[in-house]
Amino acid sequence: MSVPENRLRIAVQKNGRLAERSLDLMREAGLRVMKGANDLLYRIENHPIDVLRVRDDDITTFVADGVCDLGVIGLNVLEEHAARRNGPRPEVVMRLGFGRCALKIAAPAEATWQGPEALAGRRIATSYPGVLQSWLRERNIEAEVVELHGAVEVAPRLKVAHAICDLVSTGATLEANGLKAVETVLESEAVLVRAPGGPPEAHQHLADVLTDRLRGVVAAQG
Ligand code: PRT
Ligand code: ZN
Repeated sequence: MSVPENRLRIAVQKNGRLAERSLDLMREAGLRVMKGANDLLYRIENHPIDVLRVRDDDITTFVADGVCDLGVIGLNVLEEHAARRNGPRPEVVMRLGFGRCALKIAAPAEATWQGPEALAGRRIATSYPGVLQSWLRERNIEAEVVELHGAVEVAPRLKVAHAICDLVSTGATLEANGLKAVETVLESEAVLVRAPGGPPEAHQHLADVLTDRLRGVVAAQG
């Protein structure tokens, strides 16, 4: 697939929790989103803008490398990417007010929580090893981080780990698994990011106009 060089590119999540809200935001900013011939690329009819629809984990890479000028991503994904990869990172332009959640440490509900120091020498399961390791390092806690890519909340029951570090929104998943949140590692929501140092000259004006409109939409939503 070739992407014309003269069009501004925005990366959004293709499927998942942020996908629909990301497109709605574009529409509310006055962009006419047209489904393309393929699922990967949508075109904006009334502006020279393409919307690339990809896995959320890949959005940071596309924006960091300047393949896309802008992106919509959970702050949690951005921070994990930054913790794992050296080099330029996408810049946060603004918080978008949806996709709110928090990365939390959770432990078995029946145990009394003695504070973060109690994690020393313990195993913690997470899909966010980079963010968790920095949080532990800042507190001089040496714990074993076990990386899992799904069903993190069952790790304590399976004796894979003593505690977990996972995203929480309502708390229902923790409760259903006999866990309770004990520490907050990162508060997160969807953010608009841009390529390091901003978009290239040719895209600057359009990126600024769009950013101003998005700021208006987000402010109006309070
Ligand atoms: O396919 P792709 O890789 O693009 O998507 P994904 O499966 O990696 O991500 P997706 O769609 O699940 O989530 C996208 C983003 O939504 C996340 O990166 C967060 O920024 C944001 N978000 C907001 C959440 C939640 N709320 C959330 N509750 N992401 C995940 N969860 C999960 C959490 O991991 C846990 O399993 O929901 C469960 C907990 O929810 P509660 O309500 O029971 O607390
Ligand atoms: Zn993902």
